[in-house]
Amino acid sequence: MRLAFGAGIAEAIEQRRPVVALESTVIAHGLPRPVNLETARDLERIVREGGAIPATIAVAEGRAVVGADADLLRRLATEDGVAKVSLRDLAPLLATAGLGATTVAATVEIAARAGISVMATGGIGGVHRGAERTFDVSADLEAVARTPVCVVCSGAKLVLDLPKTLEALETLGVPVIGFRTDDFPAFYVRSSGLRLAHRVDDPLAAARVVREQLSRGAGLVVAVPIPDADAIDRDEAEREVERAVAAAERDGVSGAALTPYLLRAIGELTTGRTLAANVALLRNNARVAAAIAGALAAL
Ligand code: PSU
Ligand code: MN
Repeated sequence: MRLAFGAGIAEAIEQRRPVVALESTVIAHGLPRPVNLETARDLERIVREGGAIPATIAVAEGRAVVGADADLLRRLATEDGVAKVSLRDLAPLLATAGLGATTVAATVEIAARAGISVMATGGIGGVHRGAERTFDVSADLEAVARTPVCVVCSGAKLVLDLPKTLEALETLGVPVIGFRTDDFPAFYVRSSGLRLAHRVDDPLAAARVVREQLSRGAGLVVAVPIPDADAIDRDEAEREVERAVAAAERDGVSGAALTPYLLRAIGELTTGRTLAANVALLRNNARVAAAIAGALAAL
């Protein structure tokens, strides 16, 4: 796999300065235009303000891009037909020189190869509702288990089966560390009601766990609840998700298209409030990731 580094990124990694990888599927497929491009730029700015160097990951012209430049960021956010690149898609996309936005799974793979230890996103993929029938389990879970990168996120998207997702993470040996919380966050909702085995209360404590786990050649999840002011009530969110899941089944949507479909459906059902929440948690996670990367570099 050939890597293409953005300006200054390779040097920063070499000098062991704090770098935070950002995924790009959320830009191309997770958020509507024009909020997607604004948010992509915002997240990079927030990481910089947090004292770290942002590197948005993508696939373009047969290379794994580590640190998309302004033009590539714009293309990912505005072009039609940008591929959603999970692990199964990496080699085909690289071989055909297509333009692709990376999921958490593909992002951690590329970040690890580049020598980046921390990434930020909104929520990881997981076990879908009805997975006992469809077998739809995100490649994110196994990728995090076997790739030495810390994923900072607000748990898993509420559209998933969260108890099954936590069970799968446990089976795979992935530590899920609550950041100032005892509960597994549920994306727009501060708590899923599911208890976590581990918690930390500051970036330094998180960095100590990250260092131990990465030295095993494996990854972990640092789970950060959405800020209180932007959170959505659990019962209300659950009702919307159930309606969106039913709509997806009616429309026959499955596979890689399911997550983007559900997120869009919920956004429509809640008239943009979930969009504001999604952006708020992404920004907060970028801030926490920068702090953890900083603490890690200082250890
Ligand atoms: N969270 C969002 N929007 C998204 C995703 C997460 O708010 O678009 C993306 C992430 O890139 C995650 C992917 O890795 O969805 C999981 O997709 P799948 O279930 O097909 O593996
Ligand atoms: Mn899937």
